[in-house]
Amino acid sequence: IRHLIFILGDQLSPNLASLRDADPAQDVILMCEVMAEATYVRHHKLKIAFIFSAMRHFAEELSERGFTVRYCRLDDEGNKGSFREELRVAVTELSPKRVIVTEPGEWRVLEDMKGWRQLLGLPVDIRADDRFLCPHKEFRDWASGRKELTMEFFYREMRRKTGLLMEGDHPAGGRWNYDAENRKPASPDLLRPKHKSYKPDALSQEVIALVEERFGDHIGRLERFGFAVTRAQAETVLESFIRDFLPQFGETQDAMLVSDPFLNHSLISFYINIGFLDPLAVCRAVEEEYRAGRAPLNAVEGFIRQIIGWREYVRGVYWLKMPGYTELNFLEAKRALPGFFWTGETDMKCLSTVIGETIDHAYAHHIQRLMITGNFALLAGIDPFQVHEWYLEVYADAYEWVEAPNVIGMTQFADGGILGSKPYAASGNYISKMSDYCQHCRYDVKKKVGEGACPFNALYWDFLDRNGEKLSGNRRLAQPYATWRRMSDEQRGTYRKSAQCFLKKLEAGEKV
Ligand code: FAD
Ligand code: DLZ
Ligand code: SF4
Repeated sequence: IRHLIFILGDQLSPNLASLRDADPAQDVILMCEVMAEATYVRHHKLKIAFIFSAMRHFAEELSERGFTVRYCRLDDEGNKGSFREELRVAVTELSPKRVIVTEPGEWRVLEDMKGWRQLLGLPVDIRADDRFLCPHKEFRDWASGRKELTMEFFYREMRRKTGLLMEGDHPAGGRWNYDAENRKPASPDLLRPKHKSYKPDALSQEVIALVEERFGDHIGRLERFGFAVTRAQAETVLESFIRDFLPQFGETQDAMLVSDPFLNHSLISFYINIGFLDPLAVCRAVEEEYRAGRAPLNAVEGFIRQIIGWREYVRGVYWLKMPGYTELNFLEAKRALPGFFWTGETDMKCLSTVIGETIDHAYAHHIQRLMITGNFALLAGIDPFQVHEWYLEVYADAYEWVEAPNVIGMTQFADGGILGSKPYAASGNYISKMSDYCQHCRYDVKKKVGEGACPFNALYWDFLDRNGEKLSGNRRLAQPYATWRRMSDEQRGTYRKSAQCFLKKLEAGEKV
């Protein structure tokens, strides 16, 4: 054969760089389910089942297009357990002239890949992944010489580059960013349409049984498996988002409700990240809704910014700063991740809700990840590497290139401000404003200290106090530090004591 084309689990795009010149008559495609990828962190059961099922469906599609696909199932006898070993066996058996791959999303896999030429004694072409809008060099050029890597400025470059929501040289509507209109709370709405989900077909059922058998002790439940597992299904998810949820996407973007895990979010990160949906095509379809007058600008702009702004930007930061980025710990936080992150068993209703939904769906929306679990870990001084591994394990859309900058940078401020100019720290007041969690909680969000007080309140001030040396010079924290300094010694003392008391219980593994 001519080429052996190796496709990874998050490269399920027919227009992938390594497939573009593929010839069914001369080339063979290799895909493999391997233990090393399923266990380098202990992924959520739903995440493994989703990826394996999507891979199997994609392999079927390629076969239908006439390709020869060598597909290694996890339970095949003699499965070698890792990318390099499966590849080595395939090369020995098929004797290709060349191996073709698309660069992987994670640094650790690229490092491995760089050794494949020597391992195999064959040329290995590693092609750039042009499913992203911003190539590595373009991001490096944009970043070089800048003191601060401000996302907003990067985003404007991407708007100009793609022409999305542009009127000539100007942003549609006259402003680049409509976030100020996107910070409203929400009320329960029984009439809100249901998000599209799919009953597992035969292939998915097989995979679900396999995952239960092999990964039974990983976090998560498989009962609610409802993912799209083909490109066509993912397209339908996108269409139903555009029709049913996009117009309200903006106004409820930051809202949280006990009885509504998905609100008006799109639930498409799984499919973009795995390759079923093309980010630019998604944005063009969403822009069209604005142009046709079917969705307001604040919703459309907010959505497009997440994809051509944040998504591209975090990938840029990841490749700029790796290796080493995941080990950063600017605030020197050392506490172990509390056990309730694995069970949801805590009296704090905000955390029990978000973690419970995470266990059920391998999903939480952005503001839950940022302001509930992320905020809590930040305030409680949890070791950021443990927080990073938790997020990488529990979300079905998590790959290190997108997860690590969001966790290490955005939520834990462990990169000292490469990604965000201040830590996203907030007390119970923010959570109470943006959600209905506090109405269902045993703790009192209005109570600042002592028995029954919302733990986020004392933790917030203790966090600022504890990290004063590193953070009090931050311009964007000037106001809270001024408030802290204006308090009496006694008041500050009670906050410290209350926080210490809570953290002691946490460390002792007592129910909090
Ligand atoms: P929507 O709210 O509908 O947003 C639309 C799309 O915008 C998403 O599908 C996603 O592609 C993109 N997007 C939005 N915010 C971000 C962001 N901050 N970074 C990158 N893309 C973004 N996203 C992941 O895809 N994988 C992760 O592992 C991941 N980990 C996160 C960890 C933390 C601590 C935080 C704060 C955010 C994380 N995000 C991650 C970003 C965001 O939370 C998810 O993309 C989003 O919740 C996915 O749900 P959705 O498709 O319904 O998103
Ligand atoms: C996440 C994941 C899992 C759980 N399993 C596999 C697998 O068995 N085979 C595979 O090709 N890819 C898998 N993946 C996705 C890879 O981890 C991902 O391609 C790399 O991390 C690079 O982003
Ligand atoms: Fe969370 Fe505090 Fe509100 Fe309870 S009172 S839900 S702990 S913010």
